[in-house]
Amino acid sequence: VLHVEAKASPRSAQGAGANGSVDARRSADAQTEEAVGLALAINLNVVETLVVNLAKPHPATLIGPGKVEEFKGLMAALEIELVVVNGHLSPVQQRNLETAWTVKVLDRAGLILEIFGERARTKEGRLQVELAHLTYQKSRLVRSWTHLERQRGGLGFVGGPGETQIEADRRMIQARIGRIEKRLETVKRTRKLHRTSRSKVPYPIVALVGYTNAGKSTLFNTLTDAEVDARDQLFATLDPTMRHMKLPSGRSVVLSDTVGFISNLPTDLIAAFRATLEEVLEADMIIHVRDITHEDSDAQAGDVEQVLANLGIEESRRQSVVEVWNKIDLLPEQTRDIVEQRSKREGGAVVMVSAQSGEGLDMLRDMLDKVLGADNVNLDVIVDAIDGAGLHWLYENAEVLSRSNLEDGSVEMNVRISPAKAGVARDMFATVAPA
Ligand SMILES: Nc1nc2c(ncn2[C@@H]2O[C@H](COP(=O)(O)OP(=O)(O)O)[C@@H](O)[C@H]2O)c(=O)[nH]1
Ligand SMILES: [Mg+2]
Repeated sequence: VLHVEAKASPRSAQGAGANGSVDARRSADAQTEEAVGLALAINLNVVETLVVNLAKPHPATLIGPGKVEEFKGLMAALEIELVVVNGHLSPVQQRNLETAWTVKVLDRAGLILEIFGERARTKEGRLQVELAHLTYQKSRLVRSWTHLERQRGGLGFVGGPGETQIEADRRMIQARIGRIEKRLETVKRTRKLHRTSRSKVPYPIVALVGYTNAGKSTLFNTLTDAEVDARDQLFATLDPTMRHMKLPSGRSVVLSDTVGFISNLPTDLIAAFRATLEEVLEADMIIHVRDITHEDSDAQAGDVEQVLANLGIEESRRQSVVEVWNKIDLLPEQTRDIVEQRSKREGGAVVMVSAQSGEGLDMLRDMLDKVLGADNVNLDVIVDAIDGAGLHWLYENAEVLSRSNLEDGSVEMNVRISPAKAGVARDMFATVAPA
């Protein structure tokens, strides 16, 4: 991972973060760490990180011939296969670096597109990512075209062979963009129908959201590591970012790890990013993981809340968002006391943890139990022998605590269910009054 600290670059102030110019203020370390986190998100094995301070970008290689030469030996010695340049590369720069180092080179937007591509689950998500990919390609064609034009510089020479080819490529990409946009419209219109797919998972879904490097995946692993059972296998084959977890009450939930927010997300990628967060809409509960030691922690939290609101997480469901203030192991004792005071002022929905050391995780588990089951009720119902649909409904909408077959072939079930759904259940089934 090669972070380019381009102080003079006009691009450093670009981006979609709420902070506008965060990039300029954020330390090179923080940015490098984020880039490494992104690389890890698609399971790259990061063997080296480099920071290059750049007074001005070099047109041919961005970092200049000296640096290219300097890193050449390193690339060979470490048998590096892929270099992630945390910055923006023109196609020409990308190609020149690939040739000089005989490696594959991805720039920041390219890496993010890879991540989204791997994570997009819904049809809409996949289309959004494809669209972003095409837009990215198209913008690169435009750039390389203006680049060629500049080379030809005012010779009044129109329609060289390169230009014709690029124009043709652009038209082709534009046509594909048009087709995908149409399909997206259709998918969005029928979105409600697709939603039902989540019912394949018979437990409440708890989604982890937050910025890259906040510790979502670490938390995901520590919370679910303790128990590897048959159910994990099932989910593992479905989707490695969903795993079963049991809460202290015995309630089963499915924890879902998400892509995470990325600071200064290139504008073209915002729609694709949102589409990867679609699954959050289906979650019964959201854990907002914050790196409480991060210098931009509050601004990041603001961004997350804003996006959740824009995604249409209704006000009524906002109470099922729990904030996890992570990495408390890194706080000096005094700071920790101050942070703890703050967390108390936030009210009930904040838990301080260290996903790494495990501190605070018991409190988090208890909190999940409390929020998820706060007002659930127990219900004893009789399901007719022939009522397969009814049985199915119960497994989807309630937690089945016990089940026994009665003599006439019907089934008696004790379930835990939300008050709203208990009303529906009472209409659907015969109920047994509590003894
Ligand atoms: N000190 C400390 N580091 C943590 C903690 N949780 C995560 N990390 C580190 O923070 C980095 C990002 O964690 P990761 O789980 O990949 O974050 P994600 O991008 O939100 O999934 C990794 O280097 C983790 O080892 C924590 O509680 N304490
Ligand atoms: Mg992660």
